[in-house]
Amino acid sequence: MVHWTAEEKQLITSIWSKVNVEECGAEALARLLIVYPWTQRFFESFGNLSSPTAITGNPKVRAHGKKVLTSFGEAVKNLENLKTTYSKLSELHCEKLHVDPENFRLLGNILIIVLAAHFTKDFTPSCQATWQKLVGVVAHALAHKYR
Ligand code: HNI
Repeated sequence: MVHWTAEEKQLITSIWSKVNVEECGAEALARLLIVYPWTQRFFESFGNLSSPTAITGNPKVRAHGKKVLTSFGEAVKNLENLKTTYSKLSELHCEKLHVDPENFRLLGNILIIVLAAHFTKDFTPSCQATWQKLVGVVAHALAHKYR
């Protein structure tokens, strides 16, 4: 089981309490689709993804980014219990959506870049290391039900 120190928990909640899930979620998903264009294939139903401008302004991308980051917030609330928290979502991404779990890692790394840009002063090396651990554990939990 993953252990979280009191300091790590504090570094996670102190950043998370300031995160605007709508803004940061939209930004993270848009950046994923721009920087790793092959991830666009999961979102063909979202309409125009033909350029960075189209992706950033696409309302479906924005709404879905918010949904994903809101769901990421469940991890922050359930640090001790991530596998159970994401068990249904893991099944969904595997069985229905067929999302390669490598993409969870890509999105996690992009999320760190977005947070570091928004919270430059607070994003100390130990904060960055803690968030790196968190996005890794979330990716692992989301991949847990893959067969
Ligand atoms: Ni993901 C749907 C959470 C990463 C592709 N995803 C969801 C939903 C949640 C969610 C919540 C909505 C489920 C429902 O409708 O019941 N996704 C998360 C989380 C992460 C994540 C917490 C990582 C932190 N998803 C990814 C990644 C991809 C991805 C990296 C692909 C690159 N997700 C999808 C797709 C859907 C989806 C595709 C369905 C979208 C739709 O509405 O058609």
